[in-house]
Amino acid sequence: MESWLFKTRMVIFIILTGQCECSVCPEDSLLMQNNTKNWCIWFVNSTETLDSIQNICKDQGGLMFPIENATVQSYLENTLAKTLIDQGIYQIWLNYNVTSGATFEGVQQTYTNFDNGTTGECVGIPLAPGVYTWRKMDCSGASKGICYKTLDCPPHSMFVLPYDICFWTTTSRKTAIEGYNECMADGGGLAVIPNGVVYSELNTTFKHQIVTAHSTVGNSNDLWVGVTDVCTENDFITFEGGTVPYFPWQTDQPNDPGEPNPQNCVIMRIADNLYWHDKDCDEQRISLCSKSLNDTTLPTLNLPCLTTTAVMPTTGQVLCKFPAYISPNDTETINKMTEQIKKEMLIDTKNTSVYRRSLVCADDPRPSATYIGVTAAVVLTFIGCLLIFPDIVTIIKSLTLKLRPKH
Ligand SMILES: [Ca+2]
Ligand SMILES: [Ca+2]
Repeated sequence: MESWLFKTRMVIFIILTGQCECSVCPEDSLLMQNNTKNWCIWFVNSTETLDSIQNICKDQGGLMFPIENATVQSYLENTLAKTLIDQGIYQIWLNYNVTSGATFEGVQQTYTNFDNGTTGECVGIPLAPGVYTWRKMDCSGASKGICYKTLDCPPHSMFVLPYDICFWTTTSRKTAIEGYNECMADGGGLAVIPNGVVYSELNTTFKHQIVTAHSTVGNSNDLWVGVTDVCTENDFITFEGGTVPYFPWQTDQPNDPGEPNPQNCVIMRIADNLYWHDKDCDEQRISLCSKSLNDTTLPTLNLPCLTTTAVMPTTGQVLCKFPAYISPNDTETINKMTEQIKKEMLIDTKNTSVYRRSLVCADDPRPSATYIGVTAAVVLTFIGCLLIFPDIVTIIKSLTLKLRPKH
């Protein structure tokens, strides 16, 4: 009933707006994840030529499914095949061009798994249980297909596909703003939970993953999420400056005690079924990050009470402690700060010890210096005396004549 209502709402939305309120991945897509990627995959359950399957995948925002290595082949055999057969899909086209040895998008591939003795330019895979080798086929033949789409979230992210969102955890304990930077470095922000369904998924399907991530990095019981009232007490907003769509507060929270340790950031507490508490932003813990799959732009830290709008540091480098966060693009503030620092670091040359020493004789405690000094003084005095001796004689004579009684 709910699904029927949802579809009706979608149709009305499309008729009224001419737009599709579609999810990034078609409904009922599956997730395929490994150490390097996240794909959503879906089936084309109609018998088509290879060209036609390619076009259907493209129309739905994806590409035809390739098998690039033995791991993906194994995933097909052990996970996908049963689901495909259950849906009546017994043969699929494969995204592999026999002539070029590459996918139809031109990605070269060394892995193949051909059945000997078959001929043709295109490749299909029959899905009889236990037989999953590749079969060269005439491209004009007919098979069903699988499409895929790459989801740009870190490996092993937690996806709630119907709501176009993925979550992941950071791997070291940091302050809230440092956690935000770490999330941004991976293309997301501190987590925003869009609704109760997604919260409930985190607390059930992904609870184990969250607990495991937390238990590997120490004793904090909590993870930062992307909500703060640092600008106005009790007015909680996202770190991007937006409205918070859903608040799973723990009973009696938030309970900010005020200065000297205000609680202006928010955590989800594992021991409280991931319910939220407000906490001091400067405490250190791991973070829960999230990313909306619909967003093609990177999230931006944008709290109105900060003097600048911060832009993602591509290195994930922490620039400043929260909340005095300076954007690397804010040249005006950076220049002001540089001037201030310069002023503080500039030294008045007349106050330097070098200058002061230049004004006085240097003290030299060595005995040789003393002897040389004394000798020089004696010699200079002697020379001085030689120079003025004739004058002294003349003066004495002159005085003697003047003082002699006159007759
Ligand atoms: Ca507060
Ligand atoms: Ca609290």
